[in-house]
Amino acid sequence: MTTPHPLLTAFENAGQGQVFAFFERLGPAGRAKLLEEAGEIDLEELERLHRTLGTGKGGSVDLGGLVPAPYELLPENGGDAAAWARARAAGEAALRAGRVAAFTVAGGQGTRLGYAGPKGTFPVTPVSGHPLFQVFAEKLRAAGARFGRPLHWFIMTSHQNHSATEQFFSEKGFFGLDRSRVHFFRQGRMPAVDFSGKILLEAPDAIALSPDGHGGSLRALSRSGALDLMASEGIDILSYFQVDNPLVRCVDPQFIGWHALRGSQMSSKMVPKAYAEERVGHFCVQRGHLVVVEYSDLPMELQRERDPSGRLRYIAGSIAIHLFDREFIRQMGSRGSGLPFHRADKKIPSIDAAGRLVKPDKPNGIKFEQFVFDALPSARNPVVIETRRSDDFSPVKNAEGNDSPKSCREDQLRQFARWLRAAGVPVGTDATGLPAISLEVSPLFACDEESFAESWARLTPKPRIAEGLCLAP
Ligand code: UD2
Repeated sequence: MTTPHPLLTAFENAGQGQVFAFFERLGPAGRAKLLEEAGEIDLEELERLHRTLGTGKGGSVDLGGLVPAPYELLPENGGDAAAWARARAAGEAALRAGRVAAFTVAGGQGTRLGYAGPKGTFPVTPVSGHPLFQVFAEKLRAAGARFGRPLHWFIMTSHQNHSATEQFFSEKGFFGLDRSRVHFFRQGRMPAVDFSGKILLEAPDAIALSPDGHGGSLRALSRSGALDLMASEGIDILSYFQVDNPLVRCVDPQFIGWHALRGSQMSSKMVPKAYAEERVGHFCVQRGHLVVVEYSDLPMELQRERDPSGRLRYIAGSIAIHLFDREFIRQMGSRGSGLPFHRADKKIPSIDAAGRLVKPDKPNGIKFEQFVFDALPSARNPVVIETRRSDDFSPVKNAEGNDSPKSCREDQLRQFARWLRAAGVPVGTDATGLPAISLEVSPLFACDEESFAESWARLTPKPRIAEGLCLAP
């Protein structure tokens, strides 16, 4: 008799022997695959999660002592203009010193958008249809040239989209970036469990695994060697943004300056919520710590609550743009001291005891995910700054309506029209600032009003402002 593989014994001892119920019937490839997946699972962590989160109906969120978080107002809304100017100078100095790298979380699946490829490959610009990844790549190239220090760019993928993402960059020549500065790594996975805590299988040789949430990025940055690379390159600030938002200023000197001058370990941007029910997290303070409470966790009466002036009380919406101190990531990404997990009850296709695939019509199990903003309460001197939505945020999330390709296209058009008008070029727009023509400005031509005015002034002869105008170097 041969001794069973140690993983089989470990799973059996943890009450998870069902994972290997079909093992004897699998061929060598199936066995190897299952063992590899099982090897990713931290059984102790899973047991703890089931004990703390897995019992009862969904995790209840602690709202005790919650108050709205303070933030740095933009100068135009009453903020301290001199402090913003100091921040900008400090941020530019940090960029010139090569202290900053960019980081995109691109592990999500674009299910709501109904797009099959990696979301970063989605064509997003209004005239050329350039993909999201190209927009970020060009913003980073422009910043590298402007500050005389090419930036490193870390991109977190998932198991589902890793190869397709790498292949896309290869096919597109890395959009002109130095490929030795673009680093892809996969995020971790977590097994789904049924309501009694048993790991589910999606096939006899496959565990039901899913991405561990964008919060998994902190562990993945550590594990992948990204933090060591940053340390060896003298980079101590990581600029974090989501793959779905082409308006984001990938590296923003003012934001970086606020973060650096305050000695912050993690900083965030906020926008005043557009309407009470907007689906963004809310910056709050709880027992002296900065926290983000997700829209799904903040009771609707609090989301709708107004102060005496009629303004929403919980106004500070999180748009998922953060800065991280490198060693803070190391601390939060290490085993044991990391982020909490959230529980989501889901319909998880899985096989029954006879090996038949069952597609449930109501939730049959639990997925566990980490959220990156849960690092905020542990951060020293966190700063939240206000930003203009029109300069930083218009994500592509849904196929139609809010945060759709259409709304994002229109927000890009409004931005380009605004830059033209600020440079003294007449462009006809409607009352919302939407121009009547389609036009596009490459980030390599300009990345804000100021750089647009400079590039436009240099341009001879000036192009006609007409349908399909594309401004690129
Ligand atoms: C997120 C925030 C919300 C608000 C909004 C702004 C959460 C829970 N909510 O909502 O508060 O800030 O964004 O746009 O974060 N991702 C991964 N791996 C994962 C899961 C997600 O890389 O396992 C990436 C995904 O590719 C995307 C980003 O994280 O870039 C956001 O994910 P989402 O679309 O699930 O978040 P959403 O829109 O519910």
